[in-house]
Amino acid sequence: MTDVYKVPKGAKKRAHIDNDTYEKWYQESIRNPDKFWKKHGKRIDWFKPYSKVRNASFDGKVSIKWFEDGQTNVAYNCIDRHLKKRGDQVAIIWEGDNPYDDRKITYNELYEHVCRLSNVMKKNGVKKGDRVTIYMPMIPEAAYAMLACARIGAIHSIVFGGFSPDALAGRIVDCESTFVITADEGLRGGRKIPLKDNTDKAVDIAKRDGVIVSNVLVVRRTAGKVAWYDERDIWYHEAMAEAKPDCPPAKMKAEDPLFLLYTSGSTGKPKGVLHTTGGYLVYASMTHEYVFDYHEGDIYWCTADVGWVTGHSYIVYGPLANGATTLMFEGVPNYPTPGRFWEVVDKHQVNIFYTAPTAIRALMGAGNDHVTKSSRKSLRTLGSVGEPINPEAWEWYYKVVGDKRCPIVDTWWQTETGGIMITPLPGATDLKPGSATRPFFGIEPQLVDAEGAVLEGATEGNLCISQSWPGQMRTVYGDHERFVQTYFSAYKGKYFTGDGCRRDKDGYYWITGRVDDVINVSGHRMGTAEVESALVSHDAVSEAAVVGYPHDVKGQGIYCYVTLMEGVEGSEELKKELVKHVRGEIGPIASPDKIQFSPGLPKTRSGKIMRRILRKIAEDDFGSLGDTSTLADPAVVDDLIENRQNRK
Ligand code: 6R9
Repeated sequence: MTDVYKVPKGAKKRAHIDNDTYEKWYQESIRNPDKFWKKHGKRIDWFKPYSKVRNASFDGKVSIKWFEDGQTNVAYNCIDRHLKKRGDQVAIIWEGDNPYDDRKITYNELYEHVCRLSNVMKKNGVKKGDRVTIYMPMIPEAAYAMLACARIGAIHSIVFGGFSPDALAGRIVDCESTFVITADEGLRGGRKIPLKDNTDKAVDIAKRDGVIVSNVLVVRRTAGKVAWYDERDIWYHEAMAEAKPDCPPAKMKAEDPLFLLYTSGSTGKPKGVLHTTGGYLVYASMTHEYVFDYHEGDIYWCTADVGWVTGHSYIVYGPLANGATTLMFEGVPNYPTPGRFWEVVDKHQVNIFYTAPTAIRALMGAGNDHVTKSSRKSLRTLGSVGEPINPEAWEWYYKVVGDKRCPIVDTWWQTETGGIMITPLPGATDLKPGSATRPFFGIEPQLVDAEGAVLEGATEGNLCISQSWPGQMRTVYGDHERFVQTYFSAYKGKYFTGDGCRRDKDGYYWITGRVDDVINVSGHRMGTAEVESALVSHDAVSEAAVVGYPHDVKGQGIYCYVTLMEGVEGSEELKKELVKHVRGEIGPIASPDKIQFSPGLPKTRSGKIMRRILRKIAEDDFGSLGDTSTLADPAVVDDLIENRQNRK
């Protein structure tokens, strides 16, 4: 394996940013952030220009404001401002689950759809600041819904279509959302997902918990049969046909909320990560342009789902703010065949392609033929996001998919950061497989030890960011104290990411994974506590402890240690039932991979579960369990080892 891949000549010549420019801009952005961002804040249009740039403190109560006296509108920036120059250019290419199903939507058409939908929402009482829940498949209407919210100043909260009715209800209740947009059914890999049915169930659960959803707007996607409640449900196509095709964009303050997105942490229920208007859009659009080296006319494809932050920033807001053509894919990588991605690349002549390591590993396993029978000549930049990419998968992506022509941008960031934070730039950065390389403009990473001491040079530690950037989350919805506690209490005056990281002698960053109880399963972020509470909500379960373990395709798999109630016998049947139960509570993305019935869990005398030991056993690496002297009952460990479920 090669250690370093130099910037390809072609990439250097074409790129917006070469290495000298990177160095120069980066230094400027750190030395004088106000000056730097004052200039780059102007990349979006403002109704009222800002005079203040940055007003942020990571101490005490923590307050983060960018461009605070400016006024703008995100939908205006993503649509209206492009109409004169590129009204007839395609804004969204939609590629359906079925390879014969596609659609192209121009900026003019996007304008009309979004305006009509804005009027539909207004007519049904949605106002500035209201929370609108979006539970949709990957269809253009999902993007219209986001942009229509942005246009009228409503705050959207997208819930990934793979979440269960319970999970959807929890999110509706947390932000007291009374308007839901969904579809009759979703379609992925030929399988139908009962979105309306799930929504009906969620609305009932929410009602029980005191939140009454007044309207459910339903897009007809498959025309499958759904239950209908006249007093509440509205067909999208009927309402849209009656709505007016123009709607003025609301004047939004830079710090008005744009969206909420629920994400998992190490404790408690998922938190509503809140992003605001001005800074977020500046950061999403700027990173989209420079990280992918986006040029006018490029066809850009990010394979994420709009239910995750990657879909927000890099399918919808970043690309559309830049006037790009963004491809939205309804399906899955291996349907109808594992060649699907590359067929779509050729079909739409995709130039920039952004996906997740889990997809790369799965396709790598399906064999090179599926790739090599496509041309892929249009490809120029490849991207990776969601979890660390192992060097083998990186090399395959680079050599087989990219024919050694295309730089890979391994982009590290989080729901909380709003946009890409550590990443190569295609024309500037020599690449090392497995490294996210260097910080983006304005980002100052610090590695700290457990006591909070800042480590210098080549080292390894916990990854913090020492100063604010425009795309940063502003609070946890409805719980600012939790925001401060979660991100700013471990290391004073710094944002703590929850990730571990190594820095090498060249100053390159290598993310080593989460250092908290968050696991990353196929790029889906999950709290082990969430899976545990789903397990113990089953009648047969008395206690559960969940850890991640290395998984060839998913990155991490879900390993569950389950202690059953007195008198209950463990069986293969019961395992199946527990898997089904967890899927029902959280959603199919949280399916346990391994369940081990364990009469006891390794606990300290004060009753704390020693997860370190459980992780080791799940990894089938029990030779070095470390210090077990604090265990209340060391015999428990022998039983766990004997009955381990992941034998290599
Ligand atoms: C964008 C997104 C965030 C967590 C993050 C980290 C992991 C994301 C990564 C990466 C290594 C990368 N992560 N990108 N780890 N290299 N390029 O994925 O947001 O769903 O909030 O997950 O994902 O552990 O802390 P989110």
